[in-house]
Amino acid sequence: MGWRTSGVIFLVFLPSILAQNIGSAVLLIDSTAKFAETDTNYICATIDWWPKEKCNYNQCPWGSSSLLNLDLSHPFLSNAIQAFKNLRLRLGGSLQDQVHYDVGNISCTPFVKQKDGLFGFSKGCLHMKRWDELNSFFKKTGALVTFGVNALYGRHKNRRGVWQGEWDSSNAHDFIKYTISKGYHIDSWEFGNELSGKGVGASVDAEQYGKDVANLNSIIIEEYKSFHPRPFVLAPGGFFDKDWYSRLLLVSGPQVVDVLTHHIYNLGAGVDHNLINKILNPHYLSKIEATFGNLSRIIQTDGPWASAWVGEAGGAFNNGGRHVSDTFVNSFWYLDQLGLAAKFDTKVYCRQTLIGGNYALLDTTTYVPNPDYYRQGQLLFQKPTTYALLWHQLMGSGVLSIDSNEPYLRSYAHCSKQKKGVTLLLINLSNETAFSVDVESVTHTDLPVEEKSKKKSFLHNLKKTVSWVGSKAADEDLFREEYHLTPKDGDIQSKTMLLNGKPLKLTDGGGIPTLAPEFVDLNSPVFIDPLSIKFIVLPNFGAPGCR
Ligand SMILES: *[C@@H]1O[C@H](CO)[C@@H](O)[C@H](O)[C@H]1NC(C)=O
Ligand SMILES: *[C@@H]1O[C@H](CO)[C@@H](O)[C@H](O)[C@H]1NC(C)=O
Ligand SMILES: *[C@@H]1O[C@H](CO)[C@@H](O)[C@H](O)[C@H]1NC(C)=O
Ligand SMILES: CC(=O)N[C@H]1CO[C@H](CO)[C@@H](O)[C@@H]1O
Repeated sequence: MGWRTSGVIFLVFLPSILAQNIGSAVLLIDSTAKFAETDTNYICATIDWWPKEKCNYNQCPWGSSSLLNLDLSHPFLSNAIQAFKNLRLRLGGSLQDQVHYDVGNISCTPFVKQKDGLFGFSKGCLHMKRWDELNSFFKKTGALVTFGVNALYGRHKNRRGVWQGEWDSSNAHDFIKYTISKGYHIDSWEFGNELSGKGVGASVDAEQYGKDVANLNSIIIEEYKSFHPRPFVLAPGGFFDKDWYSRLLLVSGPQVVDVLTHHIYNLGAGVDHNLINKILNPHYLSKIEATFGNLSRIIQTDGPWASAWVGEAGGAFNNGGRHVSDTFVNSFWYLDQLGLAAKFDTKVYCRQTLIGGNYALLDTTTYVPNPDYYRQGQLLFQKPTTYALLWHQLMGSGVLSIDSNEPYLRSYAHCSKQKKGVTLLLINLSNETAFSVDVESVTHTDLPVEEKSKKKSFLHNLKKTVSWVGSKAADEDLFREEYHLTPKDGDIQSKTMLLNGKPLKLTDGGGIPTLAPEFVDLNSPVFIDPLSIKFIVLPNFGAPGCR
């Protein structure tokens, strides 16, 4: 049975969108080969160092969410991490380059506000007692930890904010030795935070940085010599700058930097009144592709041994936007970022933050999940033993190329995770048009070579496409799974999100709720309402590239 036949059922199944415009969109998925691939644990969130005195725009949204004072015994916190089987956590942020580790003979005093300090703070201290507590928490919750090392230690600042001199590795080295001696598992060590290019608060020349990261790499090789595999070395955890990043790879040399990490705050300042307009503008959202594209080109030419991670992305900088970054509307940005980054072969995407600031996945005061949390996290009810993520569970690591004729309908396709077929993520940015979506599978050979790059002409090739609906479907494959996400009362700035029409909230025991799909007749047309998001699992979508 093909699409045309099912078009007959169109009017019968028309949902509650009659009052709106209905556009028709065509999605062409090239299922011949994977276009890119993510790590199995693609989803990552950050925990920062900011003390509660970190304020911007007369708001102080950090509370006790720092690595140094976060309440690790809060049940919502462990539940939220455990619900992602192996959530990646990246520990770092602006103050990381001022943290001393209280091991060995060094001065170690807590962060205090200091006018002439970097980012307005003095140097700070991580006591090993706290490090012990953090590690027992990570072990209990199954987190995969990336730790951001202080890369300014031993340097001095010149008048123009450039930090000079060699990195003094002694304190980090002692800290790594301590960590290994305690048996703490660190997935990866990252060198520095936002010191690349012109830097944010401070910068370091790429030449010097390259030598220093090579030094860190030697320490990792030496200390982890009996470990297989040993932790990855990540750098520089800053904003992408073509020449600086390229220089870093060339100076540090082959197999030193395993992962190039970069940060994304493409929405501008948290106080910007235009945040929502930017988030809902597909042309604005796409601008960041230039960064992803340039980064992958640099890896190809200057460091083919390395891969790319987004090490920190909060959308809007300086704590995120209040009533934006913590509400439904932010997910148009967030899910689009997850989709886009994956297409550019990004292996891991770290969201700023798990907790802390306006952009937190969990409310900083109550630890209750904000809407963005659920978009990626879920407990799959069919498999009670598998705690998983919506993205992590549904979207496999294989990324397929997908083309849409409708700019306001953003679409991403991945091989389904742990089952056959393909899973789509559809994001409707239009505030007035619902889309009826025709999903077609094409193969490389369907399109003449010269037409592959010409999007405009792709509709003409529709006749050559193959239908995705299998003719001999097994009974259990007669349905597709749909997860439709909408805001409560149609208010895109609501903190409550509906899944298939029902509000998502913690269970009475503080557990993450079951996120159940709606099973929809495979032959009924795909719809998506304005300003809403859908994950769709298509069991029968023939995708040779996914095998
Ligand atoms: C510790 O450091 C101080 C000052 O840096 C030094 O005077 C002292 O001798 C050191 N102690 C040890 C045991 O190394
Ligand atoms: C990407 O590279 C092009 C070509 O070198 C350059 O013009 C552009 O500014 C770069 N963009 C970014 C965001 O790096
Ligand atoms: C949709 O957005 C446009 C531009 O922001 C606005 O003019 C229009 O009134 C909105 N339509 C609806 C139905 O909200
Ligand atoms: C085709 C379509 O629906 N276009 C609309 C998408 O949404 C934006 C604003 O949300 C409108 O300006 C477009 O006209």
